[in-house]
Amino acid sequence: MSSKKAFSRVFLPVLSVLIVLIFVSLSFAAPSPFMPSAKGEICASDQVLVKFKPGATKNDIEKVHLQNKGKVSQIIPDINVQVVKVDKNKVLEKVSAYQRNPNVEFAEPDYLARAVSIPNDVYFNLQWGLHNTGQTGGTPDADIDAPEAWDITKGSKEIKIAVLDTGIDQDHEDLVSKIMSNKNFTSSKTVDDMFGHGTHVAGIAAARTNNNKGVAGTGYNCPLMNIKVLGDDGSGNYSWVTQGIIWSVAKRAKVINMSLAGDQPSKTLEMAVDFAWRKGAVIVTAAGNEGCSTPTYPAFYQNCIAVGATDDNDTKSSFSNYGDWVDLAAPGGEIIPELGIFLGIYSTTPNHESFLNQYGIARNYDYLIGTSMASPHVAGIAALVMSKYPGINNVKVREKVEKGTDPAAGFEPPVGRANAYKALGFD
Ligand SMILES: [Ca+2]
Ligand SMILES: [Ca+2]
Ligand SMILES: [Ca+2]
Repeated sequence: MSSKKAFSRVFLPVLSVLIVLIFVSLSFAAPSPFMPSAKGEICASDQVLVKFKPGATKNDIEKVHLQNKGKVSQIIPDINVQVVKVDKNKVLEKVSAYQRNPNVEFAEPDYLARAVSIPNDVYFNLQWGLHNTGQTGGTPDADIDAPEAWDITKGSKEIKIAVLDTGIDQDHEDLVSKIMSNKNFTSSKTVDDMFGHGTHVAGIAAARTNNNKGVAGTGYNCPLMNIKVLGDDGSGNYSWVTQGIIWSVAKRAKVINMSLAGDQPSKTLEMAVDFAWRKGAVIVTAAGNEGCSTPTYPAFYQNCIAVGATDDNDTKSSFSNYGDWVDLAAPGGEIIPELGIFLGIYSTTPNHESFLNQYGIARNYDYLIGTSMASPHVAGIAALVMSKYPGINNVKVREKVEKGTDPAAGFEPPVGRANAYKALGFD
């Protein structure tokens, strides 16, 4: 027994190089611009687009419109497509009717194009957990629907996400402007991330987004608080974690992410969690990577949202813990060495030398796998919900986050996979 009651390391620092190789050979399919609107409509309800054949006379055209009770509201110049008002909710019927007329070249619904917030971050195409187009060979849309959520809110600067971890890189190009405060409760002499885990978690929660650099963060504009509670070897005392929770609350963090887990229960830790909850914080925790149902702490506590991990097919990651204490799941990747499966979550890593480099994890950006990566997706979603509904209480936020899910396979009992768009109240 070590003198420290240490948290176990909850990352899987394995074969990142292989994972990178798997990814670079895959192409990225651009998303379709035609998506359902927030209300689920895909086209205007009383309007169709009609183009007549070059030989059609004015008389022919008037006759077709008369037959279909269509009123031309506009003719689009240069391409001569007519915008035609029709009876409400008869669009498909009218499209077919126009199409049957020999003078019509084509008729189609007036589809709705939505500004889906695909950010310009250069590695966004690697972030299948946010927007899965099948780029990893998985199931398209096995993701948290981040772009759809960002159409509704890009996050408020008032909603701070506290990252209780190994520190956050102090000068990373994709994080530095997001770090609102730094606090070190460990025995390390620096608040910087010398290990490499906290920087990765922070990027998933809220890397600077749409800045033409690096990755996108789930919480988009939401700021980060760097609260170092795990030391430079990736483990930390419960007392450090507890102080980190209490300090987060004092500094008005709205969301507390803890991608860490210990195997021992603790009254101190539970009291801190309960205190943070009473003060209105949403507390998001990794369920742990043992692939079993044995509780981990603080995830097991009532007032923590315990997050398991899924892969790019919305199936439980083999390593993910499960059980009636696990509340939902989020993308965390998969690793099955004997099958050659290494599916990671791409995010920020320290731009300086860190502990994880010895496991092949690169500087600046790389893949990591684990429920540690799942948890900050949910923390980012909770921050988006709080941004969209100012003043909402944590009970409601938790309800939206936990109910706004899609089905995931392989959890017993079943849990859903987080969906940012649904959590915001749209489905
Ligand atoms: Ca999606
Ligand atoms: Ca970025
Ligand atoms: Ca640095």
